Amino acid sequence: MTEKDFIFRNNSTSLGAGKVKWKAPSNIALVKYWGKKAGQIPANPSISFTLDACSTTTTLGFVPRNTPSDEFSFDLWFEGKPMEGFKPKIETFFKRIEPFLPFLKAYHFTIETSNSFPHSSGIASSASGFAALALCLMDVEKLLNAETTEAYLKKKASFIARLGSGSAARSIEGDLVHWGSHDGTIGSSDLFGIKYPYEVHGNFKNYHDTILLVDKGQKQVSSTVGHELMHDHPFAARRFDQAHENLSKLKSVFKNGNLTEFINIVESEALTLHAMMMTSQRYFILMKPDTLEIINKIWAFREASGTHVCFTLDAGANVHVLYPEEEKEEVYQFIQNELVAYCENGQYICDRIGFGAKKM
Ligand code: 2P0
Repeated sequence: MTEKDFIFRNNSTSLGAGKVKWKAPSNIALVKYWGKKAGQIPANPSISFTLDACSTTTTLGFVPRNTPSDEFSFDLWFEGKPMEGFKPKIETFFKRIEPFLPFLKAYHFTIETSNSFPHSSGIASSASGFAALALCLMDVEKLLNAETTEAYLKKKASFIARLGSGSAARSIEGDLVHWGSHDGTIGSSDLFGIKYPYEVHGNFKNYHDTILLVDKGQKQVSSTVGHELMHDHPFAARRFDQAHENLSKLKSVFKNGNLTEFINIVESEALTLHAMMMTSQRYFILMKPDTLEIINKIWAFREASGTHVCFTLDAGANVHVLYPEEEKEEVYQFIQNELVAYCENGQYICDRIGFGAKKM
């Protein structure tokens, strides 16, 4: 599919005022997206576990406007309060998506959004946030064009969400989502995320992700800046190739259920992401001392217990502790006993693999 396939054409139906509501999950990348080209095209493909508990719920109200206008018209509410600060981001998003949703200026929108996870927890809400808004907008498209299928709605929602935030393309479906062209993955595209199309071993069903909130402060470097640092990065070309290789290796791992190999790829991806930031100009260390303490504790416990607990990281200090359903009691006990002490105010979130966005 090309961009042209996502241009909305049938605008014959007129629509009165209404409201739609969607809940979209967050996701955690196993192979990381870090670096992009113009038009929100990823420099390398990525794959993620869709999460379950961490989500954004958005209600989109729409009212037809009486007079045509060159401006977008919308109000934004975050957790029950007006959110002026976030409006420029939405304005930019609307500009980017208008070629594909040409009805945007014909309505006044009221966007009401809330997150399931605590505000400023260091968990990025851009993935679930843009995914929920994209799904609401696609629901409006569906009301305007009754021929819109469920499959097209989801695919275009991922395409639209990507234009808000790259990782949001992976927050529509579950439970494993691949985004970005990759020779070994049939149907993969830079334009939207797809449900992972191959066999997945039972070991990966109901995988757990306990998110340890090590540093809830403002991010030191925004993702947008982080992605830019991959331009002219001395190791960029090799890193992008490595992501392709890791996705090919993961394909075998997902099939045969080899957790040792899974851990090897996932932890290496996390550390490579951080290594990229440590070796860029400017350079950043996004881990905190407690991030390293946790990683060392995980390694020691894994060695001693023979379990398959491992970690991954986002572009920040929080640690995602990943473990299979079969080992949940033992690993959860370990987290309680040894890791929670490193969390800011003892805060952590118990999440697990989820099955994608839901219409409310
Ligand atoms: C990922 N991250 O694959 C990587 C790993 C963070 C670390 O995608 O500029 O918010 O909005 O496209 O998607 C975070 O970056 O960046 C991200 P934009 P995004 O999940």
